Amino acid sequence: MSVVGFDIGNENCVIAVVKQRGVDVLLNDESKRETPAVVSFSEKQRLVGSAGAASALMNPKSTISQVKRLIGRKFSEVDVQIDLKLFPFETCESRDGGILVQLRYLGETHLFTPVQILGMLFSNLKQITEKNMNMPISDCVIGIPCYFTDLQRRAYLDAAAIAGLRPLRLMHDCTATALGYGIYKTDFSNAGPTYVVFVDIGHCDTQVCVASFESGHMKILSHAFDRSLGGRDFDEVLFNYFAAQFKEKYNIDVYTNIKASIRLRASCEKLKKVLSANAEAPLNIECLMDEKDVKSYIKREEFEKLSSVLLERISVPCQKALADSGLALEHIHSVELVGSGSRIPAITRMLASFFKREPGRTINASECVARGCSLQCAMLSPVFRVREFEVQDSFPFSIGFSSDKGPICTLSNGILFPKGQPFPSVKILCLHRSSNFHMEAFYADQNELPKGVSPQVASFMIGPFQSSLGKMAKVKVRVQLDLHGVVNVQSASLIEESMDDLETSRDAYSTSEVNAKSDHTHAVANDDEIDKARKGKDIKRLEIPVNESVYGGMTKTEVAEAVQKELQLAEQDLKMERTKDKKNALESYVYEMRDKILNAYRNFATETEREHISRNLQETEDWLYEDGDDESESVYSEKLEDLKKLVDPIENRYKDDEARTQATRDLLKC
Ligand code: ATP
Ligand code: K
Ligand code: MG
Repeated sequence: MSVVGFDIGNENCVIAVVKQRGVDVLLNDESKRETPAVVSFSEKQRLVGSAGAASALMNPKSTISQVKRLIGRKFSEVDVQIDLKLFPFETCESRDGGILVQLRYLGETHLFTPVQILGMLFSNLKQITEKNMNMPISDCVIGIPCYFTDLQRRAYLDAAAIAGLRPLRLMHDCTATALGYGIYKTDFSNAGPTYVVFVDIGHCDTQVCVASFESGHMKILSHAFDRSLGGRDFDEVLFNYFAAQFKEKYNIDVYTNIKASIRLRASCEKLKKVLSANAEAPLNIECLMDEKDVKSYIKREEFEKLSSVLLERISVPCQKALADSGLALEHIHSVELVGSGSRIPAITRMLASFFKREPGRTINASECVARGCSLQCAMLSPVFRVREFEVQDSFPFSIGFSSDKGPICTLSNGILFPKGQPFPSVKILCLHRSSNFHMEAFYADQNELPKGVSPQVASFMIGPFQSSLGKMAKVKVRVQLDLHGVVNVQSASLIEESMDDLETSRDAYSTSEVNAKSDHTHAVANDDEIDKARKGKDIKRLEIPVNESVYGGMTKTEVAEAVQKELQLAEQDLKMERTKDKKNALESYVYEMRDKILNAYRNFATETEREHISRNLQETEDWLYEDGDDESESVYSEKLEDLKKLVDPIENRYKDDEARTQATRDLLKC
């Protein structure tokens, strides 16, 4: 069995696998360590990953990138609308307010949800992994941004299910990075914890976390983020700069032309990378628009001036993470900078001045998340042994619970899981109710959330149940913030004890908390046993049904349908691959036989036969380049069979002769 870690980025995906010797990053079909997070549909074919990226310019309106940005979001959110304006593909609003991507495929207009598109990326990564490992895989750990909402986390689980993957954990990106950093490090001081800040700047976002390391143990103290600040924003600065310049210099408006925008954006991204290593960089694009070639350049200094607002903004999440960790700058042992977006030299300078020390670059900036995830997968997998290392993550949002009777207060401010809560975590609520009731989970502090996120998380119907003893029954509800950071009600049960017990417990809430010590969540104490021991009485316990409903997201039926749809699409992909193979086979046969008929087979065919075959080979070749360029699998196979019927008799004569000669040789040898 393989233990796999996936990092799905807005730009790049990385796959890491733990092997006996250590962690390996897998190569895709193009022998690359990073796979573009792109799905592209041409009229006939779906192309994912590297192939998808290659077809982006040819099919701009049906090529989807940065789909991670759209997962679990509402079409009407202001931030979403800003993103959608940047994307060349068409979208519309779904009936439940979500996003639908609209594209042409196989002569029809198709609608896909972002979750389905993400499922396609997962399928592709799964395929790459299976090809590399030579075995089927399903268990994995997947990196997610720490700012993902409950809905987004559930959406990731759905997308994984669509691809036939079973995530053992969704893991915060920075936590994965910290795990990879700490697990094999042996030089932590014995004098107390070592505090490290991790800053991850990706294509679209920035995440910061503060971690505390002691030997064999890692604890995340805080997470902070800017959901909309990454390499992409620096590309946009360059894009706007050159777009304005070209308007003046060449009188072209690239904003009005999809292909020109795509090409200029891609060139700006390249230019940005050149500027990371050089003091200035040229920009040349042939025939950008209106048949005009454009030529320009920019100095790094100028680029930094244009990006000064973005650079400033990077310090905001750094400040927050530090404040929430409760540490002062002088307690920080080191700052580690990861994510390829951070390769801009001005970012390093800005962070150095903020943290008053040079950020470290010891970690592999593009692979660390996938590597950490694969290590976590190994730790969670029953069949794999890794070094004992405890990982304690912290949850970035406060979560409250209310019921029909009002807030369920366990802390003074009505919060059940406060911001910074170590998780996975289980809380047991003892409620007194006479009949079925509702519970609501909600984000308790809007200020902690990314802009535009609704405070609603999920609602749970507990019951029906009937108490046999009195009017009020004691109901014990186990609420969980699970390994993925998803809130759910694990179970509810009716606790029946003697009458006098009920008298003493008025309508109040008592909670006990069980934190899973390591990542093996299931090691929670049996609370019934505790109750029994405490009271020395017999307690009857009856399971009560729990019905969960989430605001948005997919139903089980929808996920099942999406699984079927993905299987159909994969089947169609295979068919296209087979067609290509058949076409290639026909083409090679034509070339091979043309050569043989003139050389090896020459003496085994009459002149008429030779001429007839040559003519047929030539006709097939011409056909392949014209009418037969885009034909079905069976047509190519039939053509090949037809040619073989002509050539086979000659080939057989040749083979018979070969065999005879060999037999004579063997006879002579004896
Ligand atoms: P996210 O984390 O937002 O989901 P991601 O993980 O795909 O996205 P990364 O692969 O970490 O993102 O980073 C991609 C970004 O890094 C892109 O914006 C890319 O242009 C930028 N980048 C890559 N190399 C360099 C470089 N040498 N100099 C500057 N920027 C670079
Ligand atoms: K990545
Ligand atoms: Mg990333």
